[in-house]
Amino acid sequence: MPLQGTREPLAPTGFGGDLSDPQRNTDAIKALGYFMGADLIGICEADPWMYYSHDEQEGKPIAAYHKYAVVMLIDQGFETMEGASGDDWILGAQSMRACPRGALIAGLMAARVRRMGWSARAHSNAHSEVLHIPAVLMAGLGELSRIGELILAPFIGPRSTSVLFTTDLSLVADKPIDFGLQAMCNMCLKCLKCGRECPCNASPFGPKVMFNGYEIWKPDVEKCGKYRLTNMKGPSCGRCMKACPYNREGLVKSERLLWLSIDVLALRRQLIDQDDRTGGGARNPVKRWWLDLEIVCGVAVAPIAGVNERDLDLDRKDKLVAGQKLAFFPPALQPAGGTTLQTVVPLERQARLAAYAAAESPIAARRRRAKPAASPDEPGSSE
Ligand code: B12
Ligand code: SF4
Ligand code: SF4
Repeated sequence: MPLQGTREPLAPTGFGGDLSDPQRNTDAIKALGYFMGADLIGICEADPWMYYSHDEQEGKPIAAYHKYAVVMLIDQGFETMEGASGDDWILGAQSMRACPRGALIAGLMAARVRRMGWSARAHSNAHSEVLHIPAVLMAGLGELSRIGELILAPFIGPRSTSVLFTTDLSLVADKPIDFGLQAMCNMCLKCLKCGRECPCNASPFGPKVMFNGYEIWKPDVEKCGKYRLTNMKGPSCGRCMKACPYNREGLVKSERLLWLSIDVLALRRQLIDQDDRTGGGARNPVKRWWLDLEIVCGVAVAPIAGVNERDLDLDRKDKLVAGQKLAFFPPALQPAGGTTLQTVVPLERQARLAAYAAAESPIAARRRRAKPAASPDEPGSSE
């Protein structure tokens, strides 16, 4: 069966009217997305490097097929966030409520665009041929955070699930934004709360590093993945999201500080301090409305291993900053393209620890790129 994204556009149904004006198309698409319940929408060019190189089911190469990505963030909401520790049982419902909502919105919007005669394909959590992080970033929905592989949005913080659809319909791309987040997560302001509260020490305390040609606070995804998969006191983990000061419900004071922290650089430190002082990121028992239950042999029982009952660990940072060992997985150490979900790949942690330790700093990378390339005849040139 041909892929939705690669088949010929259907004949226009006549619903679309004139679709030659990219700005008008963009306004209409965004209006439709907001009407359907997306919380933030941006558009970027779906550059070929954003597509996965191979499909995970059959290992077949993927050739980039659409020019634009309509990128949406779905707020996971405070209803599950406030009373939770971030790695207790409600977490499953937290993201698994947002993922299908996003998939429905992107799926219906892509179907609508196809009915108007243009090729379009939704990329949700169930299946995606596009990497979401660079698309969310380039669509201007947020900044890369210290959490690492998470784009934090100014209005809904880290509390989001992303979804997108790619299309050939002519659109106008947005631009990446800077609302001061990187300064907040940066070493000089030392927020570090996501790292401090991570149960397995996977979120980086150190500076950004170069990874596959871009700069990022790279988390140890092996530690994070193992913790999430083997957590017996919850279905997974999202505690870094829960801990972040940008994830606070409408207390007038927090909201004001949040806005001020965007406008006034000097106030960012205050946002961090006030968040710890007021117990930001701890569980709010008043907001805990669910029962923690596990199904054992078809019967719902109190969870056998228990529940992660965590609050803030204010001293933990000092214990962890010095000795944090992280591994990372640059493409050279990732499985070769063509492997599938069924392929078993040994992890070789030592090589990955060494790769992180040897990572180039963004400053060194910038200096290296600024240097004029040595001519081939010059002594010391390598080629
Ligand atoms: C697999 C996966 C994970 C795995 C492993 C990731 C890995 N690197 O191997 C693990 C378990 C670690 C994980 C954890 C989490 N994840 Co995750 N994850 C994914 C998933 C499904 C696929 C990513 C992937 O293929 N990675 C494998 C390769 C490509 O990794 P990589 O080369 O190291 O590249 C990573 C980054 O460097 C970045 N990236 C790639 N290219 C480029 C280029 C540029 C320029 C930049 C800046 C970044 C960038 O994207 C990759 C993300 O893993 C995506 C959805 C998607 N389709 O993108 C969600 C996704 C990235 N995860 C997400 C989230 C929220 C989380 C968690 C908070 C858990 C949670 N409760 O949901 C944690 C955060 C951990 C952390 N500290 O960052 C969200 C982020 C949403 C957002 N607003 O940004 C996504 C988009 C899911 C979604 N639809 O909402 N995740
Ligand atoms: S999802 Fe949990 S384990 Fe992974 S980095 Fe965040 S806090 Fe740590
Ligand atoms: S917890 Fe602090 S350091 Fe981590 S992402 Fe949020 S603001 Fe940045």
